[in-house]
Amino acid sequence: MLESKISRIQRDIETMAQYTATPGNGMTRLSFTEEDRKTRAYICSEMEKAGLHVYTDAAGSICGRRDGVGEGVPIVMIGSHFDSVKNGGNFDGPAGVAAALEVARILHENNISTENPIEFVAMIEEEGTRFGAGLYGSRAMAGQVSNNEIKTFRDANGISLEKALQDFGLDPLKVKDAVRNPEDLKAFIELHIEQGPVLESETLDAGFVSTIVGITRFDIEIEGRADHAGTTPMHMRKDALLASLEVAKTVHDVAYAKGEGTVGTVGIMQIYPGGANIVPGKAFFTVDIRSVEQSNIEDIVKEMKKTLELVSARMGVSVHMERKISVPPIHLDKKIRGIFEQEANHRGISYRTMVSGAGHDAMIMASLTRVGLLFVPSKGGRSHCPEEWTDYEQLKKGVDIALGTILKLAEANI
Ligand code: HGY
Ligand code: MN
Ligand code: MN
Repeated sequence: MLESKISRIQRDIETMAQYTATPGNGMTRLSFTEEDRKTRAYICSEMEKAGLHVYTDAAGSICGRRDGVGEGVPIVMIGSHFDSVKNGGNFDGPAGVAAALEVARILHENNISTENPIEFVAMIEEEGTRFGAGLYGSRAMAGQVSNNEIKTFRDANGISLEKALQDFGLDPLKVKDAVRNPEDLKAFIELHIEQGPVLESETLDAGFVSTIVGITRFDIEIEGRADHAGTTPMHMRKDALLASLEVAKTVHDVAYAKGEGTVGTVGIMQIYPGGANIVPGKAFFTVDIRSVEQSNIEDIVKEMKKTLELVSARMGVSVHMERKISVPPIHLDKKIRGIFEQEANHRGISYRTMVSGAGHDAMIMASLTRVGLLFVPSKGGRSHCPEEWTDYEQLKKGVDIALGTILKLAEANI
């Protein structure tokens, strides 16, 4: 029975872990930066060594193609992302990229031929850390990246996605060429770290995802009035921070009351001009709402908008909100999950079915083809922090399941 080599998986993770903008303080690898470029070079060279035809798609994701023997048959795809959050960990995304690289190596060195061609992909801007939306590489494949996003979404330095693409040597006008035809795809599978405590707490090796939560994300700006903190009476203030905190409290309270794994988070809060003796004149913050029930998300958005209207009227502040992304809950392919289970049983790997509270490129690829998402355990359930860790023995088990699943999916009669 074919299986992955732990030393190569570890080398992949440790090599990619070097390319961070915050060495010693976790992984910060933003899209279309020097850290991206160095990681890209490593991934491409490993893909070439595995005998793949390597290309960068029009949106900037890396694709390595391995031809099959069948004529005009659809592609089986495996991959994940290689960008990161700020000060994150070394496994969120790269675990799935390493899985793809290792599967490619094994097929190559064992000279395995498959009916279907296989594409090994490393997607970019999944986190949205630089441009705010996220799931960009997969959304480009699904034709869900608009010209407006390319032109108007900007990073913290005001650089537009359009400019960043140009500076990186990509043509923003060509991003639409990254679109895939659903007929050309047979399946997409992604290995990812769980980023939560379930598998570790139940001492299980793997999780096979049934549903990925829906995600709706906003950027909100509240404009009040900067004033002297000492001489401006409380009833005369247009305190942008105070207004923002009321909105954040609504998001928290309504999400909390919903239960069912529903969550609401204000992850970024910036106030301007930002002085101990200045009433905040302006506040910028993000709102991230998730649930397995779309109606829960919609209820939270409705209550949030009500609070925004109330504070605007009561405090005389102005509000600007921009929805960055909205993806409904996605139920993944039962047949692929069944193949995961067969492979796990065959290899004596313990597993369970579970929901994903994190978003993944898999949720977008589900609009194009059948999708499977498999998790490996996260130590202490931690992720999006430097402490993020998965034991290599556990990661190897996930890669072995992915290997067996790819071989099955790339057979003619599946
Ligand atoms: O935000 C998420 O759930 C993922 O890490 N992009
Ligand atoms: Mn992440
Ligand atoms: Mn991820």
